[in-house]
Amino acid sequence: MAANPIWWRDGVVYQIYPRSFADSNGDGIGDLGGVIQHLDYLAELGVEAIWYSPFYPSPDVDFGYDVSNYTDIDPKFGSLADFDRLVTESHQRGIRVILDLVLNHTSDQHLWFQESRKGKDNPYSDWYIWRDAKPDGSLPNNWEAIFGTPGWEWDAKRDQYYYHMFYPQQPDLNWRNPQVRQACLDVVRFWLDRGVDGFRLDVFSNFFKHPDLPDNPPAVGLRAFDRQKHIYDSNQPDMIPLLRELRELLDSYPERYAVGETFMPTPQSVSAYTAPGLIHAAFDFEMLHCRWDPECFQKAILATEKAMHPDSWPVYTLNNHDTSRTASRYHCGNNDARLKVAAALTITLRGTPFIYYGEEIGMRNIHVPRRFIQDRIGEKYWPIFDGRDKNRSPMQWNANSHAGFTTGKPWLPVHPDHGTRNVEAQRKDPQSLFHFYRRLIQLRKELSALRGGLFQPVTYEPRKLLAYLRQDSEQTVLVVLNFSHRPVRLAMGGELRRNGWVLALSNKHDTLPAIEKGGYLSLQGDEVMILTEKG
Ligand code: TEU
Ligand code: CA
Repeated sequence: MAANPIWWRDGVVYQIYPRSFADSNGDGIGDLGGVIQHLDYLAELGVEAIWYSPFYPSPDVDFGYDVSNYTDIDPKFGSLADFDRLVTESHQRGIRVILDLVLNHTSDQHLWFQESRKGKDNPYSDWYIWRDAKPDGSLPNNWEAIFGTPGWEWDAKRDQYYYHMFYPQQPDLNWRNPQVRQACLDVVRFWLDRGVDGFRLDVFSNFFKHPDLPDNPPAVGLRAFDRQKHIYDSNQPDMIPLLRELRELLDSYPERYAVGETFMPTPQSVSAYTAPGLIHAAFDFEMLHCRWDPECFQKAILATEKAMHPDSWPVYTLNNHDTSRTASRYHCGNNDARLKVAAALTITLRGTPFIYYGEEIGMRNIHVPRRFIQDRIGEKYWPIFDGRDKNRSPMQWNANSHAGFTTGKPWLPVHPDHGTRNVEAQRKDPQSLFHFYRRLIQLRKELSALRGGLFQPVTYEPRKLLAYLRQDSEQTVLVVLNFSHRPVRLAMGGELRRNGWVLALSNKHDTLPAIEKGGYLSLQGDEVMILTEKG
């Protein structure tokens, strides 16, 4: 008997960056109305849930990750009524809704901070991390912010410094204040009551800082931020009881889910945060740092498999709104062959696959000249790092001007390849990346072993081949991925020869090629083969 279905374990999660998905009113910025118009497309793709990057009111210093009100929708995205419609229409299509909760910091425009900075006797005075300057006038400690400034910003009104891990306009909340804790858990409850199915927790492992705020010890690194070990400004033990409390709150509603964005994660820290009774999952991003080599992916997968508690469930992803598009990272030119291998890898592992919008049609990074950069860290770190605009370009719906994303002027340029690379064209082409994604997602729905089964490495050949089994009590699935453009062979020895195999999916063959003399299975260049045991 296959285990009971669990949506967040079995299905594929699709990440939407709302600014860039679809614009319904011509102002050049994607919105909730635009998403609703395309829910049928997402149902066709077969995704189980959608994670939305933030659409709360925000002054957009960090494009939504600086929230000025946790319980409303920014008018540029729509209204709470639009949101309710989005939830209803999603649920009608069997699609769950995951919200991004940014609770490490608020915007400096949030009412809590506006009050807090008024003075030490304000009711919100202790909601943020305020400290006096040292007697010699210097900063309270040596902490650095990751977005290129010291971690402390002087506030003349309050005559004190406040701490921020990101932009100065993103002051960190003081999670040691029970009122903050209560207010944030109330935010969670607010959205649960509105029918939200789950949350992605932005940099949750940073909520608590060491209570004494000691200096971080030095480290070797490029940026000031990297030249210290972040042992006092993140990963404090206080997070564990908070996650337990959050989990209890989630469990008081049916089938709710939380996936954490671990800051500077290791498989070990991810495993600690996802132990039974804590959150369901957390990103470890191991695969994001892999070069195009099976050896690297195999190592990343095994590190995750090894670190995770047996009852915990990994998540796997190759992208998000902070990182390069897969096609650009792996220098695919205009060729999508490799992207099919990447898709098969993410969708057939023992974990929840997260797919960033546009990956299913192979969107590439856009080029943003320096003077047009919108992402402020891109300005700050240019030319070492040109920011995240490149992987946030408008979704390519069709070959029309602005790719069918907007009738107005898009907030970021659409990729010039949208004339040929777009949803409409790929829908018509049965060999397209889009249809390959769709078939993979469908296969995951059909084969229980691909959903809940064990991961069993078979073999890998550096730069060439990766093969693994997925197994449950009902079936065995063999996944073989050719990472090279040339043919490769997999020795089908021992266990693999046990029974016959049936071809479930391939991008190059319609039927299973004969196993050659000596027991070799031959794959063409860039081939994905997914085989099931003959029943
Ligand atoms: O990201 C945290 C994080 O690790 C990033 O800041 C990363 O270092 C950066 O993107 C460099 O490429 C989360 C969100 O995903 C990100 O979009 C936000 O900017 C950040 O938190 C602050 O909320
Ligand atoms: Ca709009």
